[in-house]
Amino acid sequence: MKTFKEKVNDLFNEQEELLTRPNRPVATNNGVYIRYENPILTAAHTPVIWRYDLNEETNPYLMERIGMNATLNSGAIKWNDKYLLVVRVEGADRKSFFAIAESPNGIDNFRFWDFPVTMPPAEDPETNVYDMRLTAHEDGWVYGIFCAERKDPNAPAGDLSSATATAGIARTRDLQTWERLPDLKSSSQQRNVVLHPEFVNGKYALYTRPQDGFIDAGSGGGIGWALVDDMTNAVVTEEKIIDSRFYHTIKEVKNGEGPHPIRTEKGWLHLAHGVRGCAAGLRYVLYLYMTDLEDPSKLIASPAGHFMAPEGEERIGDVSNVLFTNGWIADEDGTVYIYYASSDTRMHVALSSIDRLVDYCLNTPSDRLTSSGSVETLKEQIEKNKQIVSQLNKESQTTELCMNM
Ligand code: M1P
Repeated sequence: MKTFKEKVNDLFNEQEELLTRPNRPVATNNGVYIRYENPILTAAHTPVIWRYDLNEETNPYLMERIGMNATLNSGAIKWNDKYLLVVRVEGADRKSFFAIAESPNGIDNFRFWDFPVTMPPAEDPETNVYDMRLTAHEDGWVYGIFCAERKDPNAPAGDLSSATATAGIARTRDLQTWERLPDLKSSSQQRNVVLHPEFVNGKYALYTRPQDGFIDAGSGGGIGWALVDDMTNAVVTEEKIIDSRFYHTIKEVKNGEGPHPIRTEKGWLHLAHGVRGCAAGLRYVLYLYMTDLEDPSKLIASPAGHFMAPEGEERIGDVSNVLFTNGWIADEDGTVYIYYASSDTRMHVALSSIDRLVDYCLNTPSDRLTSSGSVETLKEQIEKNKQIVSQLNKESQTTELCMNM
C-alpha cells in the first residue's frame, strides 16, 4: 500500500512523462502542412496543483477536487523566444477560462503557468469567456479579444439556455496583468472578432462575425470588417462583409476569422473556420484566404474547400466533427505553427510555411459553386497533366509513368 506522499509523487511523475513526451510528425502529408502524432494539450496536461488538494488532512483519498474537462481554442504568440498559447480551459463545471501554456519549440513540452489568467469581468459581468485572439498591435499593446457570453436577458422564463455573444476586449504588456476594456459595441451579436495588427487609415481594424443569434449567423453574411477609432471605446459604426458565406460550400452555415492574418509579400494570409450542416450536426473545417496588402479588406484569393478537416480521433470529442483555430505563429524563418483544436476537446499543432500557404492560396482553384463547375476545374487540371505525363513518358524510356494514357 502506497503512502499518501508516494501517491502524490506518482501524480507528478505520471504528468511529467506526459508533458515531456516528444511529438513527431506523422508520415503522410499532402505537401501543404504536416500534422503531429500527439495532441499538444489535453485536460490531463493541466497542472496537478490545479486539480488536487495535496493536503492529506483535507484530502485523505487524494481525490481530484477541481476537475478539468477540455483544453481547446487557443490564441498564440511568440514571446521571449517561447511559443505561448492562451488556452481556453474548460472546467468540469462547464466554465471556460484562460490559462497560458508555453513550449520551447512549439510542438511539444507545453507546460501551463502555475496560475490561470485573472481576467477582470466587464462592467456587465459575463458568465463565460472563451476563444481569445491575440494581437501584438503596432500601438505597443497586446490585445486579447474573446467571446463574452451572458444569459439572454430576453429569454422567456424557464429558458435557461438562450445566451448572447459579445466581443470582450482586454490588453496587456506582459501577458500577466490584463486590463479589461469595454466590450465591443455592435448592433448585432458578435463572436470570432479579431484585431488586425496594423493601423489602417489611422484606425484600428477589426475582423467581425455579425450574427443574429447566439448560435446562428442568420443574416450575418460572413466575416466582416470594421474600422474603429479607439480600442478603449470600440464601436462598430460601419461593417462590410469581406469573406462571404455561400450555399453548398464548407462555409454555408457560418464562418469566422481564426487568428489575425499574417503579412506576406503577396498579401495578407488568413486562416478561418467554415461550418456546414449535415445529418450528424455541424461540421467545422479550416480554410485559408488572402487579402490585399494595401487594403486588407479586399479579397484577392479564395481557394475552394477546406484546408484542414477533422481526421481520425480528431473527429470525436465533446462537440464532434469540429476543427477550430484561433492561433498561429509565423517564425522568422517562415515556418508557420498552426494551433487547432479538435472536437472542442484538445489542442494540436500542424506545421507549414508562409511560402507553401501562399502558394496554396494563389494556386488552388476557387469554387465555381456547382458540380459542373467542379468537373470543369478537374478537367482543366487533367488536360494539363496528361500533356506533362506524355512528355515525361517520351523523355523516359525506362519509367512507365502512366499506364492509362
Ligand atoms: O462547438 C464548435 C464551436 O462553436 C462556436 O463556433 P462559432 O463561433 O463559429 O459559432 C464557438 O462556440 C466555438 O468556441 C466552438 O469551438
